[in-house]
Amino acid sequence: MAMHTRRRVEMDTELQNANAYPVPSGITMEYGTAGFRAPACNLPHVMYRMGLLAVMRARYTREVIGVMVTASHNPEEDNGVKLMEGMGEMLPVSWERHATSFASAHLGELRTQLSALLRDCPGTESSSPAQKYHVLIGEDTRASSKMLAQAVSHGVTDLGGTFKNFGLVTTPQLHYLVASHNSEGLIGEPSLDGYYHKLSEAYKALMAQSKPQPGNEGSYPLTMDGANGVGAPKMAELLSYMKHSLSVKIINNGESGKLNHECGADYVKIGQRAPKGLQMREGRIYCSLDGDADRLLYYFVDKSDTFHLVDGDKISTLMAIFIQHLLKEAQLPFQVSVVQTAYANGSSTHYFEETLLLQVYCLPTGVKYLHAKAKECDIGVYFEANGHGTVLFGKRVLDKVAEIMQDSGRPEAQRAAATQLYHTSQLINQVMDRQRITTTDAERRVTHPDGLQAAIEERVHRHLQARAFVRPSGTEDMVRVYAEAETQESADCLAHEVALLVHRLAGGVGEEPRAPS
Ligand code: 16G
Ligand code: MG
Repeated sequence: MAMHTRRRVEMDTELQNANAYPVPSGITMEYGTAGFRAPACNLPHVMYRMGLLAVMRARYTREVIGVMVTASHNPEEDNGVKLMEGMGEMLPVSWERHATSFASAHLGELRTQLSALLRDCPGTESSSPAQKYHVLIGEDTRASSKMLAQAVSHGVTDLGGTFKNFGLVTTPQLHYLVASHNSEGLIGEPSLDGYYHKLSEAYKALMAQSKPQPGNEGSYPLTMDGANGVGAPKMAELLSYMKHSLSVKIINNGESGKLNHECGADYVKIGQRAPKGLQMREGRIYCSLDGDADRLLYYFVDKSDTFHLVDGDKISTLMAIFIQHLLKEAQLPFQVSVVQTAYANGSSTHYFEETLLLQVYCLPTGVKYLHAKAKECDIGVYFEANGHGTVLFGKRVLDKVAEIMQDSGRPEAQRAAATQLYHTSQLINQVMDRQRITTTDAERRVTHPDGLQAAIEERVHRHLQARAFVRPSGTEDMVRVYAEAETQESADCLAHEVALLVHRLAGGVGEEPRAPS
């Protein structure tokens, strides 16, 4: 039966901790390229409000949301916060305005804004929030991060959400944790152990297939500048999973130096020089992270002691050449595209277009813009010149790679190249193994991928007189979702939930449904 009810939504939660986080007078802030950044003393009220917003976003998307407390490459005295969701992506631009208006809202305004957002949440009939809205929190090594993370958690619990604070993690680790929680373990175990395990196994498998440079057999000596930030201890943890397959000497590990001070990716990039105190030697490779370890730059000196930086443009070039080579060996006709910003060196753009014959796109500064473009490509290589970036492999590509890997009738060299492509995709970005949906019982039950049917049933049980199933379309490249329930609203909500499950567990087949914002 379809029944339309007018929803009445009010904010009746206590916001118990709100009085502890008043908005200081004269301070307004904007959600910038990657969240808020400011002197740490000006941030407690913003953090509390981002805890509230994270629950609202979790409620809206029905996903686990991440909140990272960090000011990245900024000085130690600053701090900041960024929100992550879905498969680890940044908060969508359409919600940044909510973040900005929350950040400076006094209690009365805050209640009004929360009520307005609640009205937009699909399936929200009352203001009593359920416990299922879950937020993952991460912190960098700044002295202020602990207290600010606590302010986030107060916001989360004030709206009835639950949270897990992972304490010290790098920004990429929190991206992984959010994505693995939302994919219900499909891309890897949702824990730091799962993260290290996944990366180290992919690395070992990839290296087992590579031919070592003469004189470098078995070890690739690398010196890593941890910017005196969270990347240093986390690299040490990763190394314990690598056994003898990777050797890294870690400097600026935070034991004595100051965060991002005379070290780190920004210092190296801007000054085109080594971190202070590092004596570089010819024949060795060096790299620097930034304060939250989402930037990476390499550098070396030649015979005449001249410094050479391998910045984002050059990393893109190496990745594109490597992947193009593997595609050729694997006889795969896919297109590699490169996504850059205006900061990219013009000669790198020229080289991609004229020599490698690749499609190049130029996007505004900020990972969220580059990532979105790269997602549209077969294989999208994106790095900002400053070292932020990754490579995204599309579903079509990964499906074909898997098919070749498993086909014993194919030549060994072709299968080996496909296998290398697979491990590269796992190592550089923890994208899921995208799998096709198969069904049984007159298409009413999913048999593949594992876990999808159980997850659908779990959602169905949350609604009255409900039923739902999914099946791959026989005519179009999409999965169709069917849902029925006692009320129209409940049916819409169930359809939305199931579509999100398909997106998460079967790898983004068809359009990701979003409620209007
Ligand atoms: C942030 C962005 C980075 C961008 C930089 C520009 C993310 C994760 N980080 O660090 O991509 O290059 O801002 O800073 O998107 P600017 O606006 O101060 O030049
Ligand atoms: Mg950073």
